[in-house]
Amino acid sequence: MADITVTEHLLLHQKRTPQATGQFTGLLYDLILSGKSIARRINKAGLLDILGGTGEVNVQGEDVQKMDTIANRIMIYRMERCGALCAMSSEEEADLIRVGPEFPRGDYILIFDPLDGSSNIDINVDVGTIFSILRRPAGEKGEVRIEDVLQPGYQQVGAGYILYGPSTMLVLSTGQGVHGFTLDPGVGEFLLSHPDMKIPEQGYIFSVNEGYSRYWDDAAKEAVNWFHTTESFDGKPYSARYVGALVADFHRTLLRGGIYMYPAEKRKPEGKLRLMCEANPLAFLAEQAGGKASDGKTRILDKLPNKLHARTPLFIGSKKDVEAVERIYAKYEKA
Ligand code: AHM
Ligand code: MG
Repeated sequence: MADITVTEHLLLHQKRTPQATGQFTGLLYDLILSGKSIARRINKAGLLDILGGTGEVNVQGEDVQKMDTIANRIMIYRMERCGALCAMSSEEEADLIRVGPEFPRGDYILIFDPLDGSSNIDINVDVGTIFSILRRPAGEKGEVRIEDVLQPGYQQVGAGYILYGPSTMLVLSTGQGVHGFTLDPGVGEFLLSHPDMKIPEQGYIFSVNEGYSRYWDDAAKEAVNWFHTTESFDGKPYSARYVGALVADFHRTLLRGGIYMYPAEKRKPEGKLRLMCEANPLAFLAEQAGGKASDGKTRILDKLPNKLHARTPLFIGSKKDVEAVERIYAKYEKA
């Protein structure tokens, strides 16, 4: 197979209209560049004294890892200058970041988790950058309002992640399927390695932090128990896997099928994961790959965020596996 770079792939697949300004392609180009810069830092993290925490706590109340801060700064610096954005929201920043008048501005809004699973950095295990791209509502001009950003996930125009694993991979959808690209460090380019990715209809792996089962309600307990007690499509029991980095657990789910679950807890009634920067982009990819994403009752992409850092329970992966969970939640709804 001839090597197809991500830029070539985008140029071939972007719908071309006379109104197209190239903003979107430019946005993706700078996102990819940010990802490459972060990957470079991560590769050398053990040598650069950037492991460990900063001693600060972020807006989510979690310890800020040094590499989190570096990834966040790289993303903001590069993306602010890309010319395609009017605003950004980062998991690490409490407020909306409006692109100032000193920079060229565009019509897009970028929501991102600069380094998902960052507690894995110190143990040299996979982490990633997750991103969601929205378009500013038509006709809106001037200062971006928070209401312009709080859009349901089905309005995303693009979403993806860059996984910093044994190799660095970009997984991307602009609404025409999901495509995976692997970074060739020798040439510094992402090359198409996984065209048109599809999640198997049913998997054989479930992924959840069972250490917290005491905090779950009965529906969540029964849903997880379903995977303990039901045979997978091959007549064997489901296997358990949990990296503890959503982006890595999702990547496995996309390739192998199965389900990733982060249910609501009594101590976290909205769940832990962020709707806009984690659940929505991965739900967009899951659906584009033929899978499903739900909070147990509602399709993730239909949820209207009530604030930038809104959280949601998440069940994501193979269609049949997510539907099994939804059937259990529906039973408890009726009761
Ligand atoms: P983070 O964005 O601060 O890294 O938090 C989100 C992470 C997910 O990547 C992961 O799936 C989950 O938190 C793990 O949480 P827990 O340790 O509660 O199982
Ligand atoms: Mg995260």
